[in-house]
Formats: sequence, C-alpha cells, structure tokens
Amino acid sequence: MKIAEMHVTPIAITDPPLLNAAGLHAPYALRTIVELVTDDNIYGLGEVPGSVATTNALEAARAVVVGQDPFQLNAIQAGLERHFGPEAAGARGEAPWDKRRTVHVFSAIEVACFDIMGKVTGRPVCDLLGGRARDRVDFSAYLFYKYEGAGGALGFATDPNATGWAKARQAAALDPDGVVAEAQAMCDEFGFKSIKLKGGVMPPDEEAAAMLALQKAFGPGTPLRLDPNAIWSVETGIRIGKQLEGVLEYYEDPVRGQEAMAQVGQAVNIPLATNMCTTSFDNIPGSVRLHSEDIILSDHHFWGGLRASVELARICRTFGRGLSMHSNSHVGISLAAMAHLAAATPNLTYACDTHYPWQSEEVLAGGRLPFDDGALVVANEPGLGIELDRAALETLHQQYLDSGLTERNDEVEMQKVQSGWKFMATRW
Ligand code: GKR
Ligand code: MG
Repeated sequence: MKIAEMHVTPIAITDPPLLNAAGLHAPYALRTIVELVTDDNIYGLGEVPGSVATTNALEAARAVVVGQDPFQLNAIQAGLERHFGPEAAGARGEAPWDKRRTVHVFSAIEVACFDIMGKVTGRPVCDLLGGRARDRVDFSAYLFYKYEGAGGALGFATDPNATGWAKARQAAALDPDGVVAEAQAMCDEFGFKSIKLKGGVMPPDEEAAAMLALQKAFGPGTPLRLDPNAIWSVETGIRIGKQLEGVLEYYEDPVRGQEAMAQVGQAVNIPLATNMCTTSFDNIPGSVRLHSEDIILSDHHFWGGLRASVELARICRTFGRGLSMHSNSHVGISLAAMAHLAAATPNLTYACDTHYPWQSEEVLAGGRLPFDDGALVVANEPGLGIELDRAALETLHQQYLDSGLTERNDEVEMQKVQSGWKFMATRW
C-alpha cells in the first residue's frame, strides 16, 4: 500500500472575540486540513493550526510523503526530519500557542496515516495506540474573557435570532458575573464538570475574584483551573496562587519558563500545569531537574503526533507527572484524534481542554460531534470514525480565502480595538 495523493486545504472557522494574554482572537481561526489518499483509494484525515507557513510546509512535505507506505511512520518521520532539518530552540515563540513547524507537519500526516491504518485493519485509532483505557473522554468547560460579538462576518455584532448556547456565547464576559454566566450557559449546554478560565487578560486580582465567584456558583468540589499564559511575575504568581489554594484543581502557566514555574511551585500549594514551559522532549531533563510542573498538558499537534503523545504519557508516569490535554480553536478532526488519544492513555486522568464549543462550523459529514454529559463517546468505527463533508470543506476554504488572514496574530487584532496595545512577555 502506498500514499498516492496528499491534499492540503487551509480553512477559516468563525471565532468570537475571545481575549487572552497575547491579545484578541481574529473573527476567524485558521486550521489546515490534510487528506492522504492511498493507491487503493482509502483516505485519512489530519488537522493542525493554520497559517501560510504551515500550509507551505505541508505542501513541501508532499514530496516526502507521496509514495510512502502509511504504516511506515518511522520512515515518514525520518524523511520529514531530513527534509526540514532541526528546528531552532526558540521556534515555539512566546505566544500562548506553539509556532513550531515540523511538529505540526508530522502531527497532521501521522494522524491521517493512523486514520488510514484504522480503516485498513477495521480498528478504531485508539486500538492502534494500545487499546482503550476508557470509552468516554471527559472534557472541561473552557471559559474566556470576551467582548460582545459572534465573530466571523458579524464580528462584534450579535445574531438576534440565536438561542441557547449560541446566544449566550455572543455576550460579553469581562467581570466575575460575566464569567459565571458564561460558565453556566456552557456547562448547561454540554454537561462539563471541570472549568478552566483563560486568564492573563484582566489585572490578576480580578481573575482571582472570577475564580472565587466560579467556586461560589458551582460549589467547592468543582475542579477549577486558571491559565494566565505565563504573563505574571513570580511575585504575582505566588501572591495570587496563595489566594487560590484550596480553590484550584491546577494552576496553569502562571509564570514563564521552567525556573520561574519551579519557584512558584515551591511556594504555592496547588499542582502546577503547563503547555508553555515543558513543550517538547528536549525540555524533559529540565523539567525533571527543576520540577517545573506537576502536570503536563499534552497536545498531539505540538508534541509531534499520537505516538509521541503516548511516549510523553509514559515519561509522565516515570517522573510522577500528571497528564491533561491542551487545545486551540479546532474542528472535529482534531477533536476525534484527541478523543482516541485520551481513550488510549490510561494516565490521562484530567478532563481535557477543548475550544470546540466556541466554534459552530464543521468539515465532518453528519456535522458536529456531540458531547454527552461533558464527555465524548469514543467511536468504535475504523480509523478516527469520521468522514469528510467535501462541500463543507470547500465552503470553509473559500471563507479562508475571503478572510485575508495568513496567520494567527492576536496582538494585531487587539490593536484594532485598542490602538498601540502591545504584547508583553511579563505584564503583571
Ligand atoms: O485560544 O486564546 C487561546 C488560547 O490562549 C490558546 O492559544 C492557548 O494555546 O489554550 C491555550 C493554552 O495556553 O492553554
Ligand atoms: Mg495553557
């Protein structure tokens, strides 16, 4: 069996005006969809965060991938590594999301190969990763401070005909009451039991007040997480952390870098989690030496695919790290891959992050994947258990072309609202 075709399609999906440490989400989030087709006409799907650079890198990868056997992942990876060469140490960047290229390219291709392998063998992807440790994967409510607006063509305007969560997610959330209302609407709709607030937006004491308001509204046993995306100083991280002892399930990236995280971890009695300071296998020695975090948020898009994420899980078990899962705005191909990975990872014991409720568009036949009481029921069908809606893919590709966006730049989007606004690696 050989990979005969590789299709790379950038898409844009409507995204509301969500705030984070790096600024403001654009009206559309970019994703790139990869479809591999074998010589006997079996197709597999992959999805990664989008940008022109990622699309170009995937286009360049075609020469390496076409002609390969989709079961020979070691050969495909070696070919890609030879083609792209090593990535510079700082390539991840300082933003909340990861800007590395090779890990994204390999992740998209590897997931598509797994989808094919599952279809060929008649087994779901989780079975190819070691078998399911669970049938249902819990996800958490992912709250954002936000401006009013539906995003997309509506931007900061709202759709007066929207109802339910689609209406609620248009509302502004800029203070503790707004955050609690957003959480209630999201949890009512999807049944999530854990709640994460994307912080690093408001002055730190206001964000601590929002967490206390969430605890009051949802009860002391509710797992709560706060993620300021590393823009607090060590002093602030310790001061706010002390206020939130007994409130947070985990404290995600309060400060930047493994040394600073270790300092906060020594002073504050809350497990620390990261998707920013320990983000690749090269960071593991430092993590072990310094004990920079207690929980690593895996992400198959950033760790280089599903097999790499299984390897990460084993390392976490060896070194006593807990494991959770990180997300960015995405459609159902990524969600399905995340669910298969989580199902096959026994020590992934925390509810996974997902931005999925903030999006409404989909590229899957049959539409959006449903949450059942806060969980995704892992498909038993071959591969990822999803099929592509080619008309929807074309519509979202056209939306990408019309959007004029070429990369994610939350700072530029924020400057459209507050002129002169600047990202700061440490703000408070
Ligand atoms: O979507 O604004 C966002 C998040 O800030 C995202 O980019 C981060 O990568 O979800 C993220 C996190 O740091 O956990
Ligand atoms: Mg994070």
